[in-house]
Amino acid sequence: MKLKEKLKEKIETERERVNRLLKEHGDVKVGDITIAQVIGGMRGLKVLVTDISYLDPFEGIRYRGYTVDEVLQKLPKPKGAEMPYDEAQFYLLMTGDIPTEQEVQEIIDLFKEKRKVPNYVYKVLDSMPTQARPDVMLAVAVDTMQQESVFAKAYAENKITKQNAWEYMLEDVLNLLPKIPMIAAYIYRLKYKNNNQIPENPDLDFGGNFAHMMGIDKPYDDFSRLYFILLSDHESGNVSAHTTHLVASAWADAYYSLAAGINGLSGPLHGGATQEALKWFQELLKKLNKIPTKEELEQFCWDTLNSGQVIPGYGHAVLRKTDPRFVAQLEFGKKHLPDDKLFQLVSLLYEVAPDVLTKHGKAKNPWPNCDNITGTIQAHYGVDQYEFYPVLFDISRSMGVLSNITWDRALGYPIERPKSVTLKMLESLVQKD
Ligand code: AMX
Repeated sequence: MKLKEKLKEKIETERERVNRLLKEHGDVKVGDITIAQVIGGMRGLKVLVTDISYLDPFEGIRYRGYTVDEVLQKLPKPKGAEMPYDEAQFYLLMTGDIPTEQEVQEIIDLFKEKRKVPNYVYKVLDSMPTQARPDVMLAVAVDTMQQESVFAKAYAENKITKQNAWEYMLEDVLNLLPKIPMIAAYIYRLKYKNNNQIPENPDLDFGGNFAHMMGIDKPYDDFSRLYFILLSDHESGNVSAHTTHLVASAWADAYYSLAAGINGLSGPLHGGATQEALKWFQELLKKLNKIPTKEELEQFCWDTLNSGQVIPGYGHAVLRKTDPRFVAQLEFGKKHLPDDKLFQLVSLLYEVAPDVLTKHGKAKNPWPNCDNITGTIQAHYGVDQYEFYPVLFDISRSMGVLSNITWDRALGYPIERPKSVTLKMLESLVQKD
């Protein structure tokens, strides 16, 4: 496999870099820690390392050094499609290189070969309570497949060393990732389309086949490709990425680790934000029964803030400007759904909310993040079942977190174990001052 050969070469160089840093400069300080950071969710603490993506507060995300625009321009696309192959984005995240047509074709063929989901997974899903949330079902499906892990099997047979651990991890990742959109589409149709399933189309790629199995016409295939690229990675510190990395750091296999990451994504402040944003827009339309004027929209924002709630899809823990992932979706919306009322509201809010949030004075970032707009576009294509949104995010995020844990094993990163202190210890630091 060309991908594996390429990784092998790169891993050797990267191992040397890590070893040199550790051996020759291990004592160099990266930063100081304040009480505010210890109590405040470790915000801004530089304690994780990944080369797969980097989030600049003012520029937004770069995937392996490439901006959103660059990725959308440079990655190979299916014939006639507007958006690149998700398989190409996976190749980029994993190797750091923009793939050639030939390199991406290898991944497409491999993913097609690996995407068949074992029958027992469908049986488990079919037997889950009808109220089970779709992301719970996805996590259960992934955990159920843990018995397929070649990493876990090799570990049990004492075959794994620090040198070869990544090869088993890679094999699990390549077996697992192509199944995620298949399982997601199955869950969607099981829950919301009377279990009227659509078989896969062997001619279609990751995003294209997902749209096909969801039963949604073009250009939903391109929106799926776009969305899966955009949310594929956002550094290592966000909850879903960090959870996956943390669990994998104890040498759990890709199945356990990804299932944990899926659970980590579920919270309303993370994967649930898309749903909150769409709800907010729908309530606004219901209340006013028309597209509001700017003044009316401003008042609705203040009502939200004065009732102690957040404006969903605005603000970010790291970003300090408009999220380029929001902009990419806005551009898609302008082209494909300019007359959609909810989409018009999203655009109008972008003119109003930053000022309101700035005057409100709390949010460090008054600009929109990607979650403000996704629900609107999904709803336009009929995916208006809020609770399904974290699953869409999960499909995308799987690409990044699974690439990251492969590199974690390749570079020999150890089990993660930060130290806790007690409040009394923090107080005693202050008393000494
Ligand atoms: N509306 C109103 N108030 C906001 C706000 C918003 N959109 N964003 C932040 N604030 C408030 C916070 O609640 C906090 O108030 P407090 O001091 O009373 O607790 C204050 O501003 C400072 O927060 P912050 O440092 O700017 O943000 P954070 O790093 O603590 O949190 C985030 C970041 C995203 C959770 C927050 O901005 C938020 O809740 N936004 C709305 C939900 C959302 O869009 N989530 C999606 C994030 C992206 C993702 O993970 N998918």
